[in-house]
Amino acid sequence: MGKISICPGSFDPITLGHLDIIQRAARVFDEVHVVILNNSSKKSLFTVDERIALIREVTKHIPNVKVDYFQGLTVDYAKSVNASAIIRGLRAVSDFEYEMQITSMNRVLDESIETFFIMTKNQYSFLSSSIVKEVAKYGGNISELVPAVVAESLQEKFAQK
Ligand code: COD
Repeated sequence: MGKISICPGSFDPITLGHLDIIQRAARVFDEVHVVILNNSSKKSLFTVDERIALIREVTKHIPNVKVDYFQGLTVDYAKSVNASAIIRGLRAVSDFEYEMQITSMNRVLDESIETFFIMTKNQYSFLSSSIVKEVAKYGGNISELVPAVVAESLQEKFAQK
């Protein structure tokens, strides 16, 4: 059986920073499951279905990427698809403490699943879904930050509000 990894996150919405991590993981693993999970400390702008549709659209050129939603623990999702690895992106030192906490918790929950970090590309080191939403909300240019289809969806979202 091939090596399977998961890229868990909120993806609200997917950015070029996320996409870069997914693409790089897909070069190393036979199969990559991008999975939307609930982050209880975040309130989402896009519905789960909208987020899934956007991720599918922007990853459709990567044949070994699958997109999913799971209500529960990251490690339980990983087990359900026989994944041996969790992939997370790292942007800055400020990410480290949070990532360390999640990684340690996940290791307590299931020792057999290893977490790997992929360092962001310099041009995406400041990029987050939150920053993109903030800029889009006030009509700023986000074309360098998200795929075109995501930029359109953000514009529609904020036009409705
Ligand atoms: N460059 C590189 N990587 C990036 C960039 C960027 N510009 N932007 C984001 N990333 C990375 C993040 O570091 C992360 O690895 C991934 O992309 C997803 O990011 P987000 O912000 O969409 O997702 P998070 O951090 O909100 O996801 C948190 C989870 C939903 C995974 C977490 O809350 C979780 O595991 N929830 C399920 C419940 C659970 O299992 N809890 C126990 C463990 S805490």
